[in-house]
Amino acid sequence: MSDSNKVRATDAGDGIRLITLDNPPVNALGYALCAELVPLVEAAAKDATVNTVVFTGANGMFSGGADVNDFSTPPTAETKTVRDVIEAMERSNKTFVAAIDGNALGGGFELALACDYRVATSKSRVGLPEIKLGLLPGAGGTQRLPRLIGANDALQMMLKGEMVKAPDALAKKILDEVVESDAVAAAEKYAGKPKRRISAMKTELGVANLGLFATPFVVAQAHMMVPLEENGGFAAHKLIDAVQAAIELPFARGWAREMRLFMELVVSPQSAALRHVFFAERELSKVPGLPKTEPLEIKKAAVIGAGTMGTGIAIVFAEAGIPVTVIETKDEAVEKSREMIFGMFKYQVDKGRLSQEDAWKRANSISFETDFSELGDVDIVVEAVFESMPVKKEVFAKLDAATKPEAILASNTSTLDIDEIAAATKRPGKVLGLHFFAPANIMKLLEIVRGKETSPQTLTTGIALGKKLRKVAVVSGNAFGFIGNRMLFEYEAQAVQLAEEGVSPARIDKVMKAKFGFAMGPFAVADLSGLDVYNFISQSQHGTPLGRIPIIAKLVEQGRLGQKSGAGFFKYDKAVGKGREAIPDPEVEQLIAQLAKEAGIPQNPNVTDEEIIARCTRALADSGAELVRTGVALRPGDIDIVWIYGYGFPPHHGGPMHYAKEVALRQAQGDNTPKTSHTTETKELTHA
Ligand code: T1G
Repeated sequence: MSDSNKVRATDAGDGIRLITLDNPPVNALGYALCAELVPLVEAAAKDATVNTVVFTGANGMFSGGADVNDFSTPPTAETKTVRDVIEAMERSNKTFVAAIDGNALGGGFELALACDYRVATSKSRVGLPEIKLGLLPGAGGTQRLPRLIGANDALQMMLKGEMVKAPDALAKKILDEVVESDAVAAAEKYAGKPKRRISAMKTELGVANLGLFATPFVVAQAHMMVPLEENGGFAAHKLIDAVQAAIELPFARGWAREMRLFMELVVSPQSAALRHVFFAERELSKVPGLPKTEPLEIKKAAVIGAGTMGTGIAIVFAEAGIPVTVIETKDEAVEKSREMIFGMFKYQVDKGRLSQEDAWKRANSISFETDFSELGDVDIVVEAVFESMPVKKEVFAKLDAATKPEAILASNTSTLDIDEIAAATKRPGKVLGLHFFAPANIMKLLEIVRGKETSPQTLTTGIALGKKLRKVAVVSGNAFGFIGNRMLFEYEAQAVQLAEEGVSPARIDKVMKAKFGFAMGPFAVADLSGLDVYNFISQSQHGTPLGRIPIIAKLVEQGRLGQKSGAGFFKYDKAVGKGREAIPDPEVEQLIAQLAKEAGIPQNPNVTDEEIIARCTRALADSGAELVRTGVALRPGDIDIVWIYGYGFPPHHGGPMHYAKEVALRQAQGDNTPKTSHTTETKELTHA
């Protein structure tokens, strides 16, 4: 039968036509593949010797969905997409069966939903993750899944964009059968079975029947549950509209309505931003010029220091199945660390995320010792002691003597010079920074800091370890503050400048959080990190931007260290939000005003919200651009990932560098209305 480089059709006997998707790495259903697939489906439909078509995928995957790269080029009338494949299936009276072995996601899962039967191996997963790309399933998923499992469950699954394991999908009646192996053989047993089109079914609401008010109530509830359109909820609201069509309209009209809603989303800035994030994250491990080398195998690890960070890092290793020894001399620190470990694993068991046995195994893979002599067989050590160069150099000299020559020695320092630390050892090629973000066992971001002597194998091992630890690992050059904190200082400095011009910290935080979408405002972040930390850094590193913030030194002098001391830029009251809620403090505002007056800073309290956003985001973009220019960051996309995963930058804006580019583009197109929202005119769809 037909053979091409992306899909092939073979005859399996007994009237079965087997169509195999073979487009590595994820059998993406790109325009080119769909152009080959449509004629294959039509040929099978016309072939009187065929009664059943079985779809399957090569490369250990059914399909990762449509090719996300395609969305930057709008389809033409000739373009063939997954929708065209599915329409060809709908026109045929043959029986279609999906044989899933691996992931069936997005358009791949929608292809399976257009089949009459679905069989999968137990390791497979299905899902419609389009929402994570600022899209909605655009090949019938919003119309078929509600008909298959009810509107409510379908909407939840699509809003979360979650992957559902095969056994759970079977329980939800998404799959007809789960087998241990050979999905194709199992699928072939459905040959000749009667057609069972989901498009011919009716959508049940799937909630307690509220009678006449059911649909409007369910839909209204859903719209209230998701973020505002301008705060990253654009796709979610359109998805709800699509599911409403699945409830209220005949399939053909719902199918057309879905397409219109998809087309609104695919051209939206929010989707462009999220698709940028998708690819930027997959670029991280590609280090230009890094010679290909095998990473060192990490079978055993050690952490120096059982403080909050050290304990969190030990938990990360344990969760990745790597036994870890924690070196700590203070008994009370060991006790506190053990409590934190026990508490964390118990929480996972209580949440049903871990079995009691697994939790026990992992907690016990963390051991405590007081002496470096116990480190003779570890493959990597992560130092997490006090942020002081003399202390770190002493630790690294001891590690150099106590560990095997091939062991990698990493520092968790957040700002200190990796080259200076490496110079304290005879193995600078084995030294790098592994900067975890607090809390280390929760935050996904990891900065891998390469010193000038860090060897290719050491860096390659760091990148591989980041993946194994399930971190989003970004390679950084060895410069003050690396990537994230370097930019944070500029961002904070800009926020304080606005405060010195008479804009209250509370308003600045509100604009950057509620209007722009940050997880926290700049002043709340400073209070959380600790103003003493900022002050220590600004005093110890000459010429850092923090030197420009006298208010921080003043607040520290007054003992206002931030959340941990009950007062910083804001006040904190244990009775309010468990002492974590920022309460505006007129005393601080007066102090800022007084310092600004003494410095002769012109007041500009009526600056617009848009100007606040522009100045704060520009401070980030300018400092990010400098990091790329000087080679500290490899790519602007890397910086975007750092800020989304490490500092709560809103993903629907794509990160500081993507956002700045988008703003510049808009301004170049003469659109100077500073927009924080991305809603296009939501044209009322008069007809589907
Ligand atoms: N399109 C294009 N490239 C893709 C891709 C996709 N859908 N999925 C993966 N890649 C590339 C990825 O960039 C990387 O490239 C390589 O494959 C390996 O990816 C019409 C509109 C499938 C679970 O959102 O979740 O269908 O770096 O490192 O860890 O309604 O990839 O090697 O050059 O992630 O094994 C919906 C996205 C699309 C799924 C595999 N589908 N992909 O994970 O490999 S829109 C998705 C994933 C759509 C329809 C709608 C994961 C994976 P490179 P990887 P992995």
